[in-house]
Amino acid sequence: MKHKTIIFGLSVLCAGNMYAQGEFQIVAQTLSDADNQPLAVHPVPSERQLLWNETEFYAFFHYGMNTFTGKEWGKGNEAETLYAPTKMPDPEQWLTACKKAGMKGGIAVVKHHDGFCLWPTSTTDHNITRSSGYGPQANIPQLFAEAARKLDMKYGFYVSPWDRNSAFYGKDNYVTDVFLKQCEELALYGDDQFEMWVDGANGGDGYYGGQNTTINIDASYYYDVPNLRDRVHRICKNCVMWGVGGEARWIGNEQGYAGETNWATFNPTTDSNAIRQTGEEDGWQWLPGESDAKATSDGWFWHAGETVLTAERLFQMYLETVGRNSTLILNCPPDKTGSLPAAMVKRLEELGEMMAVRLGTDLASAATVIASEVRTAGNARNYREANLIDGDKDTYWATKDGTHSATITLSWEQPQTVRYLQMMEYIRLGQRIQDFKVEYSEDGTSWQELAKNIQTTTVGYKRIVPLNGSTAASYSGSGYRAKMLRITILNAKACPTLSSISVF
Ligand code: FUL
Repeated sequence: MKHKTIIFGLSVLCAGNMYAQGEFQIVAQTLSDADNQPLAVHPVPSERQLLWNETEFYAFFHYGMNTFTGKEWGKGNEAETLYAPTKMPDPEQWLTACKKAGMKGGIAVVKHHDGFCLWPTSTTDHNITRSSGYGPQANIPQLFAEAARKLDMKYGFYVSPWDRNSAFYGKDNYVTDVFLKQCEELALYGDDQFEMWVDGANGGDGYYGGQNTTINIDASYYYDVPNLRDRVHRICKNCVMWGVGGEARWIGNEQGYAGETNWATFNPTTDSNAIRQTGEEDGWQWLPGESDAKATSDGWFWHAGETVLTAERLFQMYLETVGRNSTLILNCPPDKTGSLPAAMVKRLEELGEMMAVRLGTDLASAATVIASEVRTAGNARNYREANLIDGDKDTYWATKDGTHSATITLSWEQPQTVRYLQMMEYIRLGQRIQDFKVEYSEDGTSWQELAKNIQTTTVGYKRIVPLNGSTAASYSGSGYRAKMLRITILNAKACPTLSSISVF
């Protein structure tokens, strides 16, 4: 008798519409080889979105014409020769410094709104070949991609759709003959890119090739986004098209925080920065948040007088973004020499040391972990508590269907000093947890709830709870002496899953 295959995965039905995000994960069960996996709660991430999420914390490098003119938004009429690096630009130095801070990749701005391209593009003369100093020798996307591969960092590019230099901007041929071609040229610098930043900014009067006018477009159709995505994905399969590209959302602010409650699900037509911070529990699209923030005091570009924020402040941003189911793209701008200033390098090193001290030693791996319930194993998969601390992102703990609340208790032979709890959902099956609480016990008998002042609601890809309830002073005080730590999942959209628990 032939065994019947049951395919679960309603989202395949939506795969043909304009918001299709690539292949959806389908949980397939066969009667002969049942893994007993929980059914997915849709929407679920595409493979490229899953990979993108794993990059977690990465750098933004705003560098270009504005570095030399002192502006933040150039008009596009700047002479190419003004771009004049005083030394050979050194992306390897940028990425090395960021790697020390715990970052896993970086996005280089290679064309900002002024339209000046940091590579020898065929689409416009307004590019480095006509620049001065070390400019003409430094093909930034090429150097950046090479450095990233050498350092085993993920990489991608910011390419501004808004182009105040182009006389074609606002017309159809700007999109077909300039913008889409530029994105394709950049894609060809490496098929291993993880993200392309397609900024939505558009406004202000400008040069626009001499017209000196204001040109407003409707980004929802002008940039031919489905075509843009396809053309980049044909070359770079795993490149998430950010922002206008429709595969990851702006978190709604540039201060380095996401909502304590933060869903990766969203309704793409929602136009509210407050809701961008929290996502939407009933959102129909998987559109995870990315938080862009500056590591410096003033501009996105490095200007005279720029100072670097403290490591403590940057760590707080990390907790409030990566620790709240968002990624963090932290801007570390090179100066006119084409390298990161010494103050920036030093601060990134301090941040890396701080991360290692605070989040470097996982106490959960030495704990005994017991859950109130464990889902029945299938042939090739089990859902045991051990999966929570095995360091394998592809294994997970789950309960039976119909269960929406559960406890997981970690215990140690001797009380441990604990300050942070980190959890990760197995998001391949969708984001499910809606409400949880954390308690600790010093003697193994009496319990006290922690972090009561913060919303312990969503988990998602990653959630880090500062147990004293403060992201600003998460490491102050003596921590908590815990013989036991108990997580109670109070509610979930469907049976909860967790792929990892860490305690620091
Ligand atoms: C914005 C731009 O207008 C800023 O100049 C900067 O590049 C920021 C990251 O995105 O939309």
